[in-house]
Amino acid sequence: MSAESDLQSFRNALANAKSVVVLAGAGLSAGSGIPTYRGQNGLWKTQDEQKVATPEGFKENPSKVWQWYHWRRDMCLQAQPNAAHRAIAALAVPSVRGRLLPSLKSEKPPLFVTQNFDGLSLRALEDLSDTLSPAEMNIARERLIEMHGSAFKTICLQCKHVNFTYDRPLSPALANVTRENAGELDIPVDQLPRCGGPNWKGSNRYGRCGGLLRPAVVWFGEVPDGLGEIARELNWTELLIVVGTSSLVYPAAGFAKTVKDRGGKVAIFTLEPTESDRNADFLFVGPCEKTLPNALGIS
Ligand code: BV8
Ligand code: ZN
Repeated sequence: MSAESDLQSFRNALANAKSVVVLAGAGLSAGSGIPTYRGQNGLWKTQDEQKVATPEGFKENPSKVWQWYHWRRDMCLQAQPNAAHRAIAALAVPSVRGRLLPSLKSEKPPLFVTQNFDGLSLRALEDLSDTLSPAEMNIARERLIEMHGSAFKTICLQCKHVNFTYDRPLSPALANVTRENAGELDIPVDQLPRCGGPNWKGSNRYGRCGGLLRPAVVWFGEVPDGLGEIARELNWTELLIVVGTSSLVYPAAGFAKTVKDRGGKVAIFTLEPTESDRNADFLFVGPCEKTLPNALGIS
């Protein structure tokens, strides 16, 4: 396999694929200004993931964990989807699929699994609301799996209510948390996000029970979302397109091997190829916000 794949062989593979799955990691959103985890200014360089990205860490210090997520959630809110998000979202448009993926067996868009919880892939889809019918939008949303959760969802520890909101701040005390002061502010647990919001008046109704909320993000040691659906699709997909991931976090890191072992093909879009990338069938090195739209022929 050459260091760089030629476009035509990749486009032929797209044209012949009866089923395609897209898998993304933090590199997909790097072009939108969202820091990755393991790059030179990666998040895990300055933060101990065991302290802020595990259930144990949250139990030990929910205030620190909430501060860690709230500034990242703010950053995601201020960010915009980039050309790579838009290129993947465009696969939800039937005419684009007809042109690029004429051999697809399914009427639906390719399953798109993102490890990112920044919500940018969902927003890129929602930006197509004047192109997709409501039914097409619903199907497209179903075909997007945020396997490590979403910064815009919370779960109540007491009544388990899952809430989706772009509102900010999630509690008044978190309003001034920044990347610089996150974890340093003395915010007591009773001023962290609560079920029923900051104006909770003491009811104990589902979704308004006053319980402590947690970010609906999949932490280390927790089971990612959508694994059943993902396993079913990987069982027969012919082409897995992997965008912007260091392939170090499982089970996502094992998806390419699952597809290869079954005779499927793997295309990788990354900035710095690792050893595991070398055995990809197609390899595109560079910023995916440029390489992916170009390879798909979607401007
Ligand atoms: C689970 C939310 C059980 C939190 C995240 C030992 C061996 C194997 C596995 C394990 C082990 N010990 C423990 C485990 C399991 C563990 C794991 O894999 N640990 C690793 C570190 C060894 N996994 C888990 O705990 C998972 N759960 O295993 O449960 C189970 C499983 C199945 C069935 C039953 C039970 C849960 C993992 C989820 C953890 N949560 N995030 C938070 O972020 O705050 S993980 C976090 O890492 C993000 O979700 C992120 O997406 C993910 C992977 O990182 P990447 O996305 O790849 O980001 P990274 O910075 O590493 O790389 C960026 C890449 O992009 C680079 O390659 C770079 O070159 C490239 N790039 C940069 N810019 C660009 C670009 N590419 C293109 N264009 C650009 N512009
Ligand atoms: Zn509740």
